[in-house]
Amino acid sequence: MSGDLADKIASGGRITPAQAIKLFKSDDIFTLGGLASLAAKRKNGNKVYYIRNVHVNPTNICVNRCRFCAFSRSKGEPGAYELTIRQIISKLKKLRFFDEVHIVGGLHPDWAFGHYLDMLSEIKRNFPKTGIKAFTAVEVDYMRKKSGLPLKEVFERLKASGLDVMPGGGAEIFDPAVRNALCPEKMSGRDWLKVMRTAHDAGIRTNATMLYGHIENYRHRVAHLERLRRLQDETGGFQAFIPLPYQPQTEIGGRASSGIEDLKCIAISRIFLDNFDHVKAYWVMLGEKLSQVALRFGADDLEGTVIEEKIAHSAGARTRPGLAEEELRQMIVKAGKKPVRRGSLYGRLA
Ligand code: V47
Ligand code: SF4
Repeated sequence: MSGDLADKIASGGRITPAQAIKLFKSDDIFTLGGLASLAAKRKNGNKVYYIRNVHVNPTNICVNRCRFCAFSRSKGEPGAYELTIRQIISKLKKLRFFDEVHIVGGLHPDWAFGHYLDMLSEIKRNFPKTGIKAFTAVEVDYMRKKSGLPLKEVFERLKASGLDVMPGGGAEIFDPAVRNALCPEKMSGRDWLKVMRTAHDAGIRTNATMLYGHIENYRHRVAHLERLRRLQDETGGFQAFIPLPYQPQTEIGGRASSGIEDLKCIAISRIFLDNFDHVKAYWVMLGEKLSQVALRFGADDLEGTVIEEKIAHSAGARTRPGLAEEELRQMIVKAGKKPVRRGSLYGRLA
């Protein structure tokens, strides 16, 4: 890495897309990790966040059938399932000690907008102190289509029913050609960004993701990051960025990304997205050990206890379905960082 570029990053300067591509091409992983750590320290000091949360996937029935998704099924296909709201509530009642419910699922052909609203309000009624992080931009856009309501109103109703924050899924890769090869039925990248902009305007904070390690190249990754950085400059509504390493037991197959590639993705996104407060190392997809190392490469968040994960595990992720709070804390402490139990909006919980 050139001294000029390293100096620019070390002093907190904003790097260009061309410089980010250079970083991806560089094998100077230690310098990269050091610079990303500096960037993380500027944002969050020595703190690493985690949350006591539960992942709930209400249905795997999905009209999109993205080619990289081994979780989804068509209606009537073996393995297809849908949980009733009652089943979700009774599942949650069996699990104690969570501060957030994370809800993401397929686009069910028969569910009306009201069903999603009832799901939120029933969860809020039963667990009033629990944060609800629910529905990707893809699901929200599907609700807009089904309801015929303007997006703004869709968000107002979701919020009134208990939605606190939105997860960052469905972003995949914005580049139209790559996106079309991966998930031809899915909303465009441009529309994904539009939904997020409307969420931010409605006062709903969201995350953003990038699915990498399939057929994309460095240029596609950096263009994706650039569009996120631009929107964040305008709205400031993103909380965390989460690079998602592609899990390859799917229709399109291929290989899992290498550990070095995973660390580069964490570090370069930390450096490039200078207007995002948090970069998450999602241990479910990265693996527990590499996620811990990622805490020295710019990540400041480990997502959470999760408890039961289906999307990554359907596509071959070998991690456990969930981690105990104490395990997360130990991962953080042994990486030389300070664990902070957070709420859905990054407030510190005792
Ligand atoms: O949108 C699907 C991805 C996402 C595969 O915001 C795959 O806090 C890898 O977005 N390999 C859902 N990824 C998960 C997600 C998420 C997870 C944890 C925290 C947050 C957050 C968000 O999973 C989907 C899609 O991009 N996905 N299949 C696969 N084979
Ligand atoms: Fe459906 Fe989401 Fe899977 Fe695509 S990634 S098939 S939208 S559940």
